[in-house]
Amino acid sequence: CASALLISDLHLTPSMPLTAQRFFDFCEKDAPQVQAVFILGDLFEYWVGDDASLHSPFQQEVKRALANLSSKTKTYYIHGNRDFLLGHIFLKKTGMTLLTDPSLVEIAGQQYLLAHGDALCTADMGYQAFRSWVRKPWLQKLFLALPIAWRRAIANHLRSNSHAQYQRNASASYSKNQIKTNVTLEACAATLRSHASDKLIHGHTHLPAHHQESFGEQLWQRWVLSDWDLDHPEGARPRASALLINEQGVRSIDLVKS
Ligand code: OKV
Ligand code: MN
Repeated sequence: CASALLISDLHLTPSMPLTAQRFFDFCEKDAPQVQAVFILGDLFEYWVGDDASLHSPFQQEVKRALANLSSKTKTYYIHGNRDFLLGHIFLKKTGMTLLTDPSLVEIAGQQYLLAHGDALCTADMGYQAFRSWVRKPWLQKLFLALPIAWRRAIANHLRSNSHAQYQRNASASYSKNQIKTNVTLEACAATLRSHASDKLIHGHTHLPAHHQESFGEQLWQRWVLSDWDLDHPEGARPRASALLINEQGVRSIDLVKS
């Protein structure tokens, strides 16, 4: 395609109404100006099954916004570490196309490797162990066969545990935590090499930037998407942005005041 917008890490929940509203406006006003939209994971804060989303008026509202968006602009989805259970039923209803993580795509004549980013955080062994369990197809089948209320209870339990762990890590050592929860050069190098690519775009780390990097002889560029948060501005700045790719290259678009 000739132009595209890329977003990730909106972490939408009913408790973030301003962030959700900016996403609805993005679908109606920003996205129809390009040929394709790529959502690189964690659009939702949690996802416990497409069937459970039928009981959430909020998730249904997001579904309608996505269906409306994809009727105007081709929309692609890559699973995040939170919404990896988003399934074929929801994808079909929204008209989105699922891409594997990572995927090599051509935008405005250039090849970009798109990923969520969590699989690249190889120094965080605790997270990678959690990931390899919850990504096992047999465990996912078992989880999805549980009553919706049980799945919600398990999800809430895991989420409150992970929040407590994050608080501990962050207070123990900020810099150590930063290093552990960032992507590693080794993982980026290996992933780019296996796809014969030198341009990587991902989200997940909430550390938006454009990097020129190298590992041995290998050189590449890496763009990191920002998370969105317009609801908790105490201390942190309100954030919402996208990457726009066209003939001119890649640039960040601030969606907070536009
Ligand atoms: C997603 C994360 C909660 C991180 C559970 C099998 C198992 C899937 C699941 C339950 C949790 C997703 C689906 C959620 C990501 C958390 C907490 C930390 C670091 C099972 C398959 F094991 F219970 F059988 N889950 N949800 N976390 O609430 O969206 O990524 S979630
Ligand atoms: Mn993530």
